Amino acid sequence: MVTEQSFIMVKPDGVQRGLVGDIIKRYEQRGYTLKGLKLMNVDKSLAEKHYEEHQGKPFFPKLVDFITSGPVCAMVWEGKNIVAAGRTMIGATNPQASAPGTIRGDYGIDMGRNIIHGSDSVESARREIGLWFPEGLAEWTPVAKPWIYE
Ligand code: YYY
Ligand code: MG
Repeated sequence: MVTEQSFIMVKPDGVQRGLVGDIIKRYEQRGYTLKGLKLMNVDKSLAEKHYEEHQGKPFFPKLVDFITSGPVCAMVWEGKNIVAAGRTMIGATNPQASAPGTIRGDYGIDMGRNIIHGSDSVESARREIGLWFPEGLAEWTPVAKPWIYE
């Protein structure tokens, strides 16, 4: 089995609106493994590095202001196909285009308040995990694994 890891972050709007528990519950109950978790304030330099692919775009300054406006809940989740499946659970970038049942489709309206970030490829996940969790991740083997994977 190819096990992937994804960087998933509840943005300041999701933290302020009390959605952290629901979001963790969705990934946990689906069967993914929590490998890292912290609530933290984000400085400008980390926000700019995280979103470096968007530097120069019109929404970039607003995005950096938003991500640094309050604590975020940074997480690493692990499991089979977590990068793509994690994005499917999140929904489209614009919450108004996100299907009901997705996180953005259930809780969001505006693009600049879309609640959650999820890595868009295995390569970005590797980069983002290194950036947000330089201290490393927890090592453990969940006992439920044989009841999740065949
Ligand atoms: O990966 P994802 O978060 O779905 O979207 P990205 O295209 O990477 O954009 C990052 C972030 O920037 C997005 O979650 C909201 C914001 N944003 C925006 O405010 N306006 C846009 N036109 C595009 C993106
Ligand atoms: Mg993105």
